[in-house]
Amino acid sequence: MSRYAATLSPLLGIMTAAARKAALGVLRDFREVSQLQVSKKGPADFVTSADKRADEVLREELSRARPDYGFLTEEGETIEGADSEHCWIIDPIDGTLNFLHSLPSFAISMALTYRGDVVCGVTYDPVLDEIFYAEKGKGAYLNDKRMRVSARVSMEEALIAAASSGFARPERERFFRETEAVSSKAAGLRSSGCASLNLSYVAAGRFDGYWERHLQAWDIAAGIVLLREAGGIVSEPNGGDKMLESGAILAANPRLHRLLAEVLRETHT
Ligand code: 2AM
Ligand code: CA
Repeated sequence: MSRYAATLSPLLGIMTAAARKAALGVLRDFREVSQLQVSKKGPADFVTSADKRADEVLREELSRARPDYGFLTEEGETIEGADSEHCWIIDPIDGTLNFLHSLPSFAISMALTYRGDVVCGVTYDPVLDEIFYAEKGKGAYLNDKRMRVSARVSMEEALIAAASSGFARPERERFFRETEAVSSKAAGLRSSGCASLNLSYVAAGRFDGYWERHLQAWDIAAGIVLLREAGGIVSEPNGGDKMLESGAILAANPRLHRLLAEVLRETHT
């Protein structure tokens, strides 16, 4: 039986195949990282090269299939393609800090934009072998099953994914204020420590909402189309739609999106 939905489009076929190919090396490197925790030098340099290796595999696979498309990736330089309307946005290992500490919560994440709009997204967790994928207008899937955002409608029962790197970022006071406000109302706060997985989990109905600021386009691009196609709402926390530019995101099922936006807004008054 196919591991995918019956009608995997050519573009998603290319992206999911590239993700699986890169994952072979990433998983091998992940096993190596756990050996390096006890070494004096630590695994930092090794992880940097693991990231680069995965980036190369993804670029190679994607550019072979679509030679004219441009690239925006975390590891390599930005490339303007001959086709200036299409651009791949890639994070070869999202959740690098988890990876570095041998925590099995990281993903290979990639998206395709057309005239700046995200049209395809794939986030692959190679440890659990969970692949989240969506194409604009064609629904969102987890492995071979259609996925939907949760139906929870109250903050009291909501499990919310929070930013996990707020301490190292600018505006940490706002981070603490927002986290305090949301945690006092929600059933619980969690974070996978991996933005692309947090978004995928909202799309799959595991988390009911997620907000974070100071991210990069490659952390969230795939999640934007996954969320929309799973029936969720994704915006900036203030309701704007420039998530790729600002790196600030609020993603949730439609009802929780309204409630979370309200809680966040109240912390600013
Ligand atoms: P990364 O692992 O590829 O760096 C952690 O909260 C999430 O935020 C991860 O997905 C991480 O991606 C992302 N992130 C983006 N910018 C970051 C930064 N400057 N510091 C830490 N995490 C960052
Ligand atoms: Ca990332």
